[in-house]
Order: sequence, then C-alpha cells, then structure tokens
Amino acid sequence: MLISKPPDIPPSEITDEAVYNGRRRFLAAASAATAGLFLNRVSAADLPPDLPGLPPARPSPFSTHERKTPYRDITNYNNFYEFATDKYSPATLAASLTTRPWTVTVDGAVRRPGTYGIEELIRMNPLEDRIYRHRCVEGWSMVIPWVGFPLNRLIRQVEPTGNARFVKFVTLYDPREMPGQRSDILHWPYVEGLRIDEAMHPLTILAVGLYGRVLPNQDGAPVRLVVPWKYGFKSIKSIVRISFVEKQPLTTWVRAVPSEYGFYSNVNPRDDHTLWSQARERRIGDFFKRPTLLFNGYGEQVAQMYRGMDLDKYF
Ligand SMILES: Nc1nc2c(c(=O)[nH]1)N[C@H]1C(S)=C(S)[C@@H](COP(=O)(O)O)O[C@H]1N2
Ligand SMILES: [Mo]
Repeated sequence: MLISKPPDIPPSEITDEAVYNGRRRFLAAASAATAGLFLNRVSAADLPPDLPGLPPARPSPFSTHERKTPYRDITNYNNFYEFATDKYSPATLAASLTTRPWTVTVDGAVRRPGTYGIEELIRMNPLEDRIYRHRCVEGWSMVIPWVGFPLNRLIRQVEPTGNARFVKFVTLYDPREMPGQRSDILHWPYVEGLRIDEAMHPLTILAVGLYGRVLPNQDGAPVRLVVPWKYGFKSIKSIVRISFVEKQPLTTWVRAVPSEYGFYSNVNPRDDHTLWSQARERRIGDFFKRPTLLFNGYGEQVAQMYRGMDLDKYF
C-alpha cells in the first residue's frame, strides 16, 4: 500500500516483492536440490507449527481447489501496518500482541447489541474450512485455507434494524501493543466497512484460524474479516468492534488516499485509477504472472449485488 502518489512512489513495495520472490525461489531451489523434492511439494516447513488447534471445521463448498500457498509464505509476507510497513517484520513484531482474552463488541443499529469473548464466538459458530483466493491491490495473490464462519451468522444473532445499511469494522487501538500506531502513517484505529448485503453474503467470513490452527498474530489474530472478491485491504485484522450504521463509513485507506482506494474495492482487472495496473497478478510462489479475474473469480456468486452500478465510478 502506498500513502503518496508519484513522484515519490518509490516502488519499494514492488522491489520488496521482487526481492522476496527471488529469495523464495532461491530457497526453494536450494532445498529441492538437497532434499530431492519437487518445488511444489509440501514440506514440513510449509505446515503450521504447534499453535493451539481449533474445534473441527467442516469443508466448505465455496473453497477453491487451487494449490494452497505454503503456511510459511502466508505467515511471513503480511501487510499489517499496526506493526510495520514492510511485509517481513509483522511475523516477528506481532508475536507480542495479546490475543487472549479478547472481546468483540457488536453495536449500533441492532436490537441485541453485545460483547462477545473470542472463545464464545468460536463456540457459538460452527467452523468451516474456507480455501479462498486472496488478492492484494499491490499485485500479489495467495490461496489461503482459512478457518472461520459466515459473518451473517453473527449478524442474525444481533438482529439489525432497518437503519443498518452498512457495517463498520474497527481494529484494536493500543499503541503499546501495536508499535506502528505510534506513528501517524495511517489514521488509527484501522477502519473498514461493507454494505449490509455484502456483509450478509455467504462468502463473507470472520476468520479465526489458518491451516486448521488458531490465526497467527501477523494474519490478524484472534479474529479478522475475509471478503475474497475484494482487494486484501478490505479484510481487516484483529477486530474489536463491529457497528451497524446508516451511513457509509469512512474507511482507513479511502481516508488516506481517496483517489486510489475506493469503498467498494472489488477486484477488477480493468481498474485504471490505481497506481498499479490490476490486469495481472503474481501468485506467491509462481514465476509467471497470471491474469486477474473480475471479482477475483467470485463473480458468479457476487456480481448480482452490483447490477446496475457503474463499477468505474464505485471503485
Ligand atoms: N488492521 C489491519 N488490517 C489489515 C491490514 C492492516 O495493515 N491493518 N492490511 C490489509 C492488507 S493491505 C492486506 S493485503 C491483508 C493482508 O492479510 P494477510 O497478511 O493475512 O495476508 O490484510 C488487510 N487487513
Ligand atoms: Mo493489500
């Protein structure tokens, strides 16, 4: 993510990515050479370490069957500005975040507002394995096996009123725990939002795990949003508040750079307002880029929500 527009776009992110991919390929080649493995085979280091498990999750028909991105990539290449603006240090810096106990407050235009402990949220909602494509606006993508539950389950429990047109999500604000919040690189706390029908959509989940284990901190522990047809920045991490509101919330990246980031931010290969062309993407671990798909390939499920809307205007 970039805060400023040209001319000071130092493509540091892009360079980062190139360096990262180069390093990764080198490591993969080296380990394949020594162990005689095929590049794409899952090795022990690709699987989660001994984090606490979660209740059993059932597979979801919404999962993609594409090859999953290895665990070590999903957990070592993160955007989490509360910890750092580079993608490598959240893996270590986020380790100290206290994620238990943790509560999520649900309030606003609902009949049954409440505050839920994280364990309670997990207990109340049957978990599912959801293997989703994840597309960052910076041009990289992954395939991530989340564990979570549909957000619409929680929404039904709190009974939104007719005034609930949008849902606003807020990340923890605690500069002692989140060192990035001591700088004003973004306006804190991180805020995201969805239209109520997007929030109710069966593809929209709250994720509490990854690869069958609890979420590592750098991926948004203990609970984060996942909206697979939108750019990654919509999928807000480490949520403490979910509010039902009448007006479209002012979200963090729209507030920072309104010309670049829109409220909707549906993945769209034709996007031309962004700094980067969105036409293609690099799947982490792949050498060649691949074409980006409208709605990140989830158009069949979500396109009807945007019928009649000018997607260039509402980007
Ligand atoms: N609170 C918070 N949520 C966030 C971010 C962030 O910096 N802070 N980064 C976003 C961006 S740009 C992306 S691409 C995804 C990255 O999720 P991942 O690290 O689990 O892949 O998280 C999103 N959610
Ligand atoms: Mo992103």
